[in-house]
Amino acid sequence: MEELKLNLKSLASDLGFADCKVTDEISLTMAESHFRKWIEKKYNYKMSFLERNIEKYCDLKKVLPEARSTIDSSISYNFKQPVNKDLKISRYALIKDYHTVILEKLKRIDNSLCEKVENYKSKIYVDTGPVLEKQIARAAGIGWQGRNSLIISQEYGSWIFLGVIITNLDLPKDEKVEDRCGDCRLCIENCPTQAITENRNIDAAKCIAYWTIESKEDEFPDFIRKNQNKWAYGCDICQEICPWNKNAKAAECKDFVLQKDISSLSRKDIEEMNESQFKETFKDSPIYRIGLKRLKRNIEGV
Ligand code: B12
Ligand code: SF4
Ligand code: SF4
Repeated sequence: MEELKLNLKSLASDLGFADCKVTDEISLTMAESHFRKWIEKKYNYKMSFLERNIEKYCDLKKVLPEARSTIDSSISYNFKQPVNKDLKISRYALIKDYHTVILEKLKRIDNSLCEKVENYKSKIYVDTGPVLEKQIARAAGIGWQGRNSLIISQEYGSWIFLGVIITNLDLPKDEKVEDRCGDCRLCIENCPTQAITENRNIDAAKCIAYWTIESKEDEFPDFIRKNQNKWAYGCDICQEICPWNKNAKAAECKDFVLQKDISSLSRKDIEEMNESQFKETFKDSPIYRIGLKRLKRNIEGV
């Protein structure tokens, strides 16, 4: 199993992953009580998909009954991007939709394991199902969970996406890493809408990223509009302020590069955009998922 793990780590590195680690924490029982409290407090706001499968979220055996270990991979999206003063788009959306890019890479790893191991069983997730990806990453030692609620790697900061393969393999596990937030509270102090709670959680109803990415409502509450700080899609404030992101290693994976540069789009460009231009501009970006109507809603009066 040690050799199999070395092989898969080396394949992950060849595929451009920053890190690939293993945990055998299949039942996330510690996280379950915190997750339930988060739902009870309605911090998920209208993201009802998070309420429907609490048992699955906290016990990977409900997702894959044969589960013995989880292979957790992270990939950096710390690309140098020009700063747009007119409207802001979060970094993760200026590149190709990570779901597609990472899923393809994880399938390559999964196929290679399937070829090597008899009766291999697995499930792959990249933000695509009932899995607490940050908790698995924390257990595997990809990073610690910062006060801004995100997983931070000492090397790559929080500019990383996560993806998991749950398997029936008994792979040797990696060590967790220690919390390195120390006394810092910069993310909490700089969140313009006080969306970060004391328990390293986010109150989605107060989060600009929630409103601009997830919300299907036509109107935003006044306190979001007033504090939106020109964010047209997503929000990176609690990451930009984080000291661990200042010297984070740059991303190298070329598969994220979009054919079209969307970082310089102006307010006018979006206001005047029609459906076919929207499709052409955003077809490979995560922004495509929200559609033109919601993108225009996001920038109303901002
Ligand atoms: C729902 C969701 C959102 C929501 C809610 C965010 C949130 N923090 O929960 C919204 C829409 C606001 C959002 C925004 C963003 N998201 Co999002 N999102 C998710 C999603 C689908 C689920 C997250 C979740 O489970 N939340 C529920 C909370 C309760 O879970 P939790 O944070 O793990 O909380 C646990 C801890 O607090 C823990 N806990 C607390 N105290 C203690 C004590 C002990 C002892 C223990 C053991 C545990 C514990 O228990 C809780 C329950 O498990 C994940 C993908 C996935 N399936 O995991 C992506 C994900 C978290 N998002 C991601 C990204 C990139 C973003 C944005 C940066 C995008 C942007 N630029 O706008 C922002 C960041 C906002 C922020 N600061 O979090 C990445 C984060 C990568 C990383 N480095 O961590 C993920 C992992 C997607 C991916 N595959 O890469 N997101
Ligand atoms: S993404 Fe923006 S609004 Fe949400 S918690 Fe971070 S700083 Fe606050
Ligand atoms: S800004 Fe400070 S408290 Fe927040 S996640 Fe980064 S190191 Fe932790």
